Amino acid sequence: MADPSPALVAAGWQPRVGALFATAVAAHGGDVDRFVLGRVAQSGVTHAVVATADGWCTATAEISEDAPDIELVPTTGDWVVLDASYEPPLIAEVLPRWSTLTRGDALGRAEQVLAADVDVVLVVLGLDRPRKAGRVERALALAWDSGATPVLVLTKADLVDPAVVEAAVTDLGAVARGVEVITTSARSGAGVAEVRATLLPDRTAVLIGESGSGKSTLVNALVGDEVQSTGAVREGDAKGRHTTTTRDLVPLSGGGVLIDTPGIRSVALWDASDGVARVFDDLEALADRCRFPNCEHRTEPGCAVLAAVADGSVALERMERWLLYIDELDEQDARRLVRARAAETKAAGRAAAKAARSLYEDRPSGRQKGRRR
Ligand SMILES: Nc1nc2c(ncn2[C@@H]2O[C@H](COP(=O)(O)OP(=O)(O)OP(=O)(O)O)[C@@H](O)[C@H]2O)c(=O)[nH]1
Ligand SMILES: [Mg+2]
Ligand SMILES: [Zn+2]
Repeated sequence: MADPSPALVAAGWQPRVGALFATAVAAHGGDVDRFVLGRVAQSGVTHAVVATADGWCTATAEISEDAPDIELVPTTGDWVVLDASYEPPLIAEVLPRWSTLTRGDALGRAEQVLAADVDVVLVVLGLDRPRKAGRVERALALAWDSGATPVLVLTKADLVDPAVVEAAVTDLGAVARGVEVITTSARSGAGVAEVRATLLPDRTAVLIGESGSGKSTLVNALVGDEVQSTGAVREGDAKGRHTTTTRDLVPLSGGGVLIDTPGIRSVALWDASDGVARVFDDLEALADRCRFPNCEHRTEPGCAVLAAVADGSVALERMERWLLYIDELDEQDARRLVRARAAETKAAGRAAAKAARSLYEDRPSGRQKGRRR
């Protein structure tokens, strides 16, 4: 691909995007006038706002009525191929993702994509709220599992005592092993340059965290302008009011892109065993030394994990949370398997019914979709 346009560079273009796009256009017959590269800046159910070389436009997203394949549903951050022969342009293809940040829905029963093609996940935590190690672990597990690198951002340092900041950094440092922790204050500007440095030269970061944690305020501090609305938290419990409602791509002048997201209430893990293993890499390493290879670290003799808890080198609660996440993911796997089997049985039933019908009916099979090509 020729040099990318400044507008695409501003949207976070990277060399690998050029390569993916070239491959996709070739697969579509190589019509370079018809197929245009873009990045989803805001995603809706049937349409998306897409950043292109010629500016931002609204494009149609055609989503299969039968089984919306999560890989194919354009989400904020996705690089896409637009078919410009349609008016408005149609998203013909979502380019293969290098990272997908997903979580389980509130019930932990379905996958929800939060952002795609991000390099950094800024896990934002307000220092004005009680610290919950479990929340941080879950967010970090999702982040690692996405393929991006997490950074923990503790906001609102100006609202609490320096001693509280220090305690938070120590406590959460033990939870966020191997993760950069940055303390910020939008009021004083402290830490903003450090966050900025994680985005250069052309990386995309998504901000995730509870409502009111200060995601949009941090976006504004990084942009140096009020591009995102922010909302005061409730007095008393400092809970947010869900000010941000869409996932928005925000380019930064000088390189780097942010994706601001609505506050999330629950952080359900989804197929994130690699992420959990990464967050608990110390416990995973201990588990390799247990006497029994299938040790579940509950009552077994010769358990290296329980030994580490007994000698105080691993906190009991941390180990308990680790086992809880493993159970949660195992249960999810079991449910998925049951559903997959049920879907197979149903599909086999449909195929059999169709075959039976076609013995009597003389008509072409396959539905025509009302669309060109
Ligand atoms: N004092 C102080 N207040 C902050 C800081 N960061 C954010 N706030 C305030 O916290 C409140 C919530 O901030 P938002 O940026 O709207 O929070 P959010 O995470 O985007 O919330 P949602 O969009 O609801 O998910 C606002 O009143 C901000 O002014 C900070 O560093 N210091
Ligand atoms: Mg917000
Ligand atoms: Zn063990």
